[in-house]
Amino acid sequence: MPNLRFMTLARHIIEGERMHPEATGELSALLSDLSLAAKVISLEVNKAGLVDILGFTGDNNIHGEQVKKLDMFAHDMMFRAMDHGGHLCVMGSEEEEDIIHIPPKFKIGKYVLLFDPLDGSSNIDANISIGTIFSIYKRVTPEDTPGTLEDCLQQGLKQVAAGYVIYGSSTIFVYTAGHGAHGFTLDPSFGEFLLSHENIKTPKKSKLYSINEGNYLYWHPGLKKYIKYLQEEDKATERPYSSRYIGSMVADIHRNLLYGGIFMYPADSRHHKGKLRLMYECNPMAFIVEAAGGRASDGKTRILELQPKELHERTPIFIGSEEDVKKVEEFMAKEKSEITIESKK
Ligand code: AFP
Repeated sequence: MPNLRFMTLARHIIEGERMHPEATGELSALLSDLSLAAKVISLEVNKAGLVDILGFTGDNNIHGEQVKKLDMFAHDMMFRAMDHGGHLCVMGSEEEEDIIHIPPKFKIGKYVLLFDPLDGSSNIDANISIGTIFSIYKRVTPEDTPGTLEDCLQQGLKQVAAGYVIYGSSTIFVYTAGHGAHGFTLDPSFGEFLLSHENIKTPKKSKLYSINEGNYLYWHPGLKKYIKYLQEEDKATERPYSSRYIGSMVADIHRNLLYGGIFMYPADSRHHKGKLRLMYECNPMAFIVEAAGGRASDGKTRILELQPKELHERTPIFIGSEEDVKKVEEFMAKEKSEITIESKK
């Protein structure tokens, strides 16, 4: 085993590829291009407090949310880093309503890339960690033709690789190509991602939960009972749990992945499909968390088995330490009643 300090992301990707003699090197090239985009976005995020880049553009994205300049910068950077390599046939971005075609002047490849260029961007002004999330699939339509929506709407279990980049106290690139989840910290002095978290194993059970408790009134009764259960005292099961919620999915899931924890963004009586997007947030995160030994479901069904119908569809999600996710599923299964709004006293 080489000295970990000198295991760069590029080398790790190439060594991973050697485990697959049939590999053409295209996936490795894609991951390398993604790491370049991550470095440029990281630089810009770090400069955000210094240059006049903060603030709203005044435009809304397709979800009706106000878009900040950095979201658009990250979206453009991802597109420009990935459009010309000849490995992709189509892309999809959380910031763009339709699928994104590869410009006709470039070669068309066999992979599909879906990404959320800057998740948690409402936190930028407060210097809170934010992230880029990506997901890679093999195309299902015939080669050498432009990719289609059908290539994008695949079940999460068909992902060949997924990852996220967290821009925090340091920039960390976490990815899985199906064999474990690995994290690389950007060394700003020479601009390389170096292996810092080899083969991450998330604890099977945790003492930590992450959910927006401001939505309590609107939750499923089983979820209400589960959260109360976590708050009760019981030494044998290490309760009460601690609550940690940043409101930036990449940051919340990264912390829970390392220390153990359950992150939840449920459906509620106001939002029947929750808030988070299946293709851009939930599938890639589920793929990584499962690669680290965790679990992810919508409360009943494994996230990776959900059949997507729309590019921007949302899903409830319960993700993290396996035993904790199973426990919330049990609580919700016990309560047959549908989500109802509690009457005001
Ligand atoms: P923004 O990108 O608008 O900041 O949303 C972030 C996010 O999609 C995800 O990263 C958070 O976990 C979640 O929304 C927070 O949502 P609430 O503010 O409703 O808790």
